[in-house]
Amino acid sequence: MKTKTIILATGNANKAVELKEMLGNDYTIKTMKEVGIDVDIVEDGTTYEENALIKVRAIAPYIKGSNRIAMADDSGLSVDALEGAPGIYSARYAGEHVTYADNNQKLLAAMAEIPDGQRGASFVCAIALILPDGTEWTGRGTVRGTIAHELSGTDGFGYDPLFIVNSTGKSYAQMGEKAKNAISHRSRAVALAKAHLDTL
Ligand code: ITT
Repeated sequence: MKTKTIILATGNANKAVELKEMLGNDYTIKTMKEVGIDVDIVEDGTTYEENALIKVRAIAPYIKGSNRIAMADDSGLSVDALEGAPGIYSARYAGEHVTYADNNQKLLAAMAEIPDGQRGASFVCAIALILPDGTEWTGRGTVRGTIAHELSGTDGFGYDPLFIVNSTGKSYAQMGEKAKNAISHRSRAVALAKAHLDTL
């Protein structure tokens, strides 16, 4: 029986779908929107973990005393040849209010002259939790891959069509939702979060 509820401090519907898939068997998962929390969050941290904490702290006052767990995900793609860019700015790489396609085109252009062998990248996900007793926790999952020369695959979201996972040789977007969720940066961070929650 699911006895605990997790409220997700995200406005990203794609992330929410993946997190529900990963956690939904054990927890009741609701997005902040689904429980009526409408708060502007300014992500001005300098690391994935700092930004995840900023997000989760923003919703904590709304669920205080309710025995629910607050969770946030800050994630992005850190490309070796671009000194870690887009990194924590992954969502707005091509500017404010851009599409995933805009970001992918900017990344392809930035990588146009980078030869094979120097196209390594890490997909990173930091999860932050605030527990009902107010304690905070963060954990990080990382997956290594390379940046493709062109888009491939139709599943997933964001940079998935450009990120070729080292361990599978396929882009996240080619792998399909189930296979991506089995090995992704997000699922690795979630596994750490689950292990922490299991100790409580
Ligand atoms: P919230 O802050 O509301 O959660 P966001 O999309 O702004 O949503 P981030 O600041 O963490 O979230 O930015 C994450 C960006 O990194 C996301 O918009 C995608 O462009 C990219 N990203 C993260 N995880 C990804 C994944 O699994 N597949 C593809 N792209 C991903």
